[in-house]
Amino acid sequence: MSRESVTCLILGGGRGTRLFPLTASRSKPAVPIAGKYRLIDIPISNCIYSGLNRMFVLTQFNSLSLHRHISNTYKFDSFGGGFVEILAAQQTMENQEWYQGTADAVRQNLGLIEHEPSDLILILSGDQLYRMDFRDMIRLHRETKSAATIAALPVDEKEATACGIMQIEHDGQVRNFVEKPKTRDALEAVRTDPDWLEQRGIRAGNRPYLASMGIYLFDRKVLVDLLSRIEADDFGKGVFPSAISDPQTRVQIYPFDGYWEDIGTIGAFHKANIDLTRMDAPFDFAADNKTIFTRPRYMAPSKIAGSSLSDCLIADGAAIGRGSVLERSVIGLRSQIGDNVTIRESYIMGADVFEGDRRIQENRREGRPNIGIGSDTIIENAIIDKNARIGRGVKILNRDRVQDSDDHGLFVIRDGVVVVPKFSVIPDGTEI
Ligand code: ADQ
Ligand code: ADP
Repeated sequence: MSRESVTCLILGGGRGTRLFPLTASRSKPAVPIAGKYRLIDIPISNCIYSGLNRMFVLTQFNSLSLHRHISNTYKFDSFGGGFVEILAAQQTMENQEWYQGTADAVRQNLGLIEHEPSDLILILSGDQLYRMDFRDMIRLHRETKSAATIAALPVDEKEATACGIMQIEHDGQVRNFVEKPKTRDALEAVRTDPDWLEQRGIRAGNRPYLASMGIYLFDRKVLVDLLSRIEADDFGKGVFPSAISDPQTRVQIYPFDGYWEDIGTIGAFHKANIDLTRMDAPFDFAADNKTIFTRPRYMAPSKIAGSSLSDCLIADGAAIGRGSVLERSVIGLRSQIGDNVTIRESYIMGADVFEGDRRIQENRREGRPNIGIGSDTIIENAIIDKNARIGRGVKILNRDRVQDSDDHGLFVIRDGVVVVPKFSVIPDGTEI
């Protein structure tokens, strides 16, 4: 398969931005994950390991951190023709509107897609944690002479209500596509015979529904034609249901049964990060020597004075004081953590800069906490975004078990997780 034969479009998030406030000042693909990566590193690494190197990232706005990350990380040699380019909604000449949905995001770039040298277009989500060799999917797509192929994962009833569910013919051709079926009847109508899955080596168990993973492979010409004809703004809600009603358009599934998580909400994002701290984590950033790529940095090793750490990921450039207890937590780049701090089930994203002695003296004079986590602080079930200044003796515990709340100024609560936005200052002794 020649490299030019596939162009990848990575969908970098809509306006509804479920990861707010992590996306308040950066676009979704730039959200830091696992202490040292960005969300965008996952799909880009999957593409590179699949031998694909023509990539566009479709995003609402081209934030400084996304641009910096991509331009400093993904450099291809000048002979291979590879690139990662950002296509921001507000920057297109024809249309000043934001992308209205997944299909609209692609449609707004149709002029560019029409002139791509590739015969196939691979559309990926920017907020999923998984590994996939897309070459297998491409092979199946070609073998079955399909117009479009959708990666499909067996899921249980609860997950099924949050996904596009497909019903298939015996040969894997999609007969019916229902976006997020909510009622019992709707679910019943799209069940897949477990034998079909078992015959393909997939243990269906209590997962009788085939969910679209939001990973689509299209013949380029079919995609251009569909998006010109069908007005829908989303693939799941409009384009697929309409496409499959045309017998000329063969839509196929590509069955997949590995680890795959949609991490597009604060709750799922927090859980995925905490799950990564386990030795037997279901996703390994270095599995099979296929390490997930990210920006190379020249940073000193982390220093730990004398603390107890269990099930933690510690990124470079961190410093942790004495007597602290860190459990099931991710400690990001350049995190500065004081003495007698307790951190449980939390993601501390770290900092963009080290504050030098002069800054630290200035902080003291002005009564401002340093960037990082002050001594004697307790943090549980939280996400502390970059460059936050958490004072001494702070308690972030969400004792009242609030699920969702916005009216606090210093922080928000989403899915029961306290999120302290980038650059926030939480004064000494604050209790949350
Ligand atoms: P959702 O995840 O609900 O369902 P959606 O919100 O449309 O779908 O997002 C899909 C991907 O596209 C995400 O990565 C999102 O960030 C990105 N995206 C959304 N709107 C965008 C926009 N306007 N511009 C750029 N990017 C945008 C979808 C499918 C389901 C399927 C699940 C699997 O609709 O059928 O089961 O994905 O997660
Ligand atoms: P990361 O190191 O987590 O990838 P960034 O890409 O945001 O973070 O920043 C990397 C580097 O860019 C930092 O080491 C810092 O030197 C510099 N930097 C970060 N934020 C700013 C800023 N607002 N202005 C100037 N330089 C910055």
